[in-house]
Amino acid sequence: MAEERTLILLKPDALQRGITGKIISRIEERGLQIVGLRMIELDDVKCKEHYSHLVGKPFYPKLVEFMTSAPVIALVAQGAEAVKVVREMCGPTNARNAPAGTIRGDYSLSTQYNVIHASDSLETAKKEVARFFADVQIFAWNRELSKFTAAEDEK
Ligand code: IDP
Ligand code: MG
Repeated sequence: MAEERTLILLKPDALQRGITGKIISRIEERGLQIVGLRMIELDDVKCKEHYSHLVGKPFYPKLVEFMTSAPVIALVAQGAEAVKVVREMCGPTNARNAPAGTIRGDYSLSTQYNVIHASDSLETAKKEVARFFADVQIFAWNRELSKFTAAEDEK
């Protein structure tokens, strides 16, 4: 096990619906440490980079329209096995299949407007963090609470 960093985007629907604070609270309350946070407007180029695996899909143009319709809030969250932990907090892509208690399961009824993005592997997370954050925008701050979020040998 290891401390990992993962990339989270709160999508335009989360901003439009005024639930970004609630989602950030859930991330903090889980014990994850926020080491980066910015508001960003995506453009076509950034979408293509970020969603390169979906470029040929019929819904891709609508996805770009959605993701560029308002800013997103990007976060880097750090913690023990953060990549897996945050993915599981999000729930599956189609929010109608997401269990209650997950972020998508509690806040969305949509596959496209599913409020949150999270990196799907450690390798992806490294690329995605670098896509949205320069090194100087990430803060390796000493969080006193980290002593209690997981035992030393779990980090
Ligand atoms: P993920 O966000 O759960 O990792 P991906 O398959 O990587 O899911 O898809 C990225 C995003 O593209 C989804 O979160 C969702 O917003 C959108 N998306 C994926 N599949 C569909 C679809 O079938 N219809 C509409 N939008 C979709
Ligand atoms: Mg994905």
